[in-house]
Amino acid sequence: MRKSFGLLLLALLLAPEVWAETPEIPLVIKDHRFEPATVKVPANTKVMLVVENRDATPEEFESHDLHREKVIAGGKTAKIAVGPLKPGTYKFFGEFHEDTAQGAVVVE
Ligand SMILES: [Cu+2]
Repeated sequence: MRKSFGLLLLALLLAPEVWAETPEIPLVIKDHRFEPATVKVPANTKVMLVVENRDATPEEFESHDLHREKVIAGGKTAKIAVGPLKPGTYKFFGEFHEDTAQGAVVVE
């Protein structure tokens, strides 16, 4: 019984979907700024930006470089899939507070 349970666990751990899970990159919006302002992600890999808006006001995550645009209500979290990307710097900003909310995804 114990042995088959162990084998089941092993099978689950080795299941392709577990290994293929998209890495999540946390980002926080606070005082209309991104924290961190720069995130590093591996090249040629799909990643999930998990953007938590800790401000009371909505913000729009926008990136021309990444072709992404998403409004995140105050106190909410949004997931934004990006990549796979070639090495380089991909800028993003908060469209509602563009003067302060600036950031970049650095792919290397
Ligand atoms: Cu926009």
